Amino acid sequence: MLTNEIKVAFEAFGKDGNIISVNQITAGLINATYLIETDIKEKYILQKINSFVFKNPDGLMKNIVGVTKHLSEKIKEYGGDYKRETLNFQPCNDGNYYFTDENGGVWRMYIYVDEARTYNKPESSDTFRSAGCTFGRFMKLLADYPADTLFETIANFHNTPARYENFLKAAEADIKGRKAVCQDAIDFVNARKDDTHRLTDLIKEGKLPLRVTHNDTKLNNVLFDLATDKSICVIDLDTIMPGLSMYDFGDSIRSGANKAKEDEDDLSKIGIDLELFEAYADGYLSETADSLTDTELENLAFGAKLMTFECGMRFLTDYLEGDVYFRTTHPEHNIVRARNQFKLVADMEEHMDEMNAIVMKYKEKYKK
Ligand code: GN1
Ligand code: MG
Repeated sequence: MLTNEIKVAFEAFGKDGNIISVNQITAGLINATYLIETDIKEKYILQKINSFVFKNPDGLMKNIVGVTKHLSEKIKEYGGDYKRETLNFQPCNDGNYYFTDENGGVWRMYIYVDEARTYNKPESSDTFRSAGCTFGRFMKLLADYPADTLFETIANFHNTPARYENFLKAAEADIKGRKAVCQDAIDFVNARKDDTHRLTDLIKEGKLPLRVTHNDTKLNNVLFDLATDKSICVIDLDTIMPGLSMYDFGDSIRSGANKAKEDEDDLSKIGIDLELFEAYADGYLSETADSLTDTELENLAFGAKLMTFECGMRFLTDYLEGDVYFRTTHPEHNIVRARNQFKLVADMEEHMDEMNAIVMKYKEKYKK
């Protein structure tokens, strides 16, 4: 499926070799991603940035290039392989790290990390523990990155009270006439209004530190080495911004410790897998326990619930607004996802004490 726009965009990056195959990768819900193979064996990921979601591609790419260069330096310092442990973005012929095509489409390209894979669901606790290590290390390696130079690529991304306001507006406007069929989900959200501001209140009170976080730590945003099955590289860097450790820990749990996949419609299959929760907490805290404050540790499990709730609320908002944000494959996709996430929230509420106890267990193990 080599289209003319892909060919033109690829050529803007001035690489040797001709394209011999193009495969679209559809796991992500936002950008359009293509694996490009050339006749000189080089492989690249060429991505068209979703400009409805990302309004400032210049700021976005400055963030990503700055962060990945910083990561490369750190990886070299500890003797790692920067070609596999971080993404390496390629400049265009004009020196910019993105290309704007004649229709205003914005493209970027990085070297494909070969012999690696992603998981939509962990196949074992070891897989998920390893992801926890990698996301934890990511935050650790960026601890000395100048956070004030980062652009806010999506305003209020994890500002849950602001997300709640957007949801209320979408339900009020009800432009697609879908409100009546999702009243159960609307009620679920409204019943948890007070949860929305717990973390933002702690930020305002100066009780939680802002860190450089990834903010979209879905399990399929980390690559695993095919040979070792260890996670090696964090990808999908568009939402790197100052944030809370709870956002990164929480979104991983939301996406990876659900007993079912994110769009499973059989609610009886959905719930928090505590074994996976424990494995991730083990991996994540082995890298971060020393740097996290007690208030952060006390809120990690709540963060998992909040990120799940927020994501469900975003799916529901998108459903009410007519599926303008997330990639969907059928008209009910977003409401299925929303109900799925809310079932997971309800199950986490049942198991919150156990989740907190697990976090404390690994705090004891790793905090010096
Ligand atoms: C999107 O791009 P992707 O698929 O990794 C979304 C996340 C959601 C996730 C839900 C920029 O992530 O916030 O949690 O879908 N990314 C953006 O699957 O909105
Ligand atoms: Mg992704």
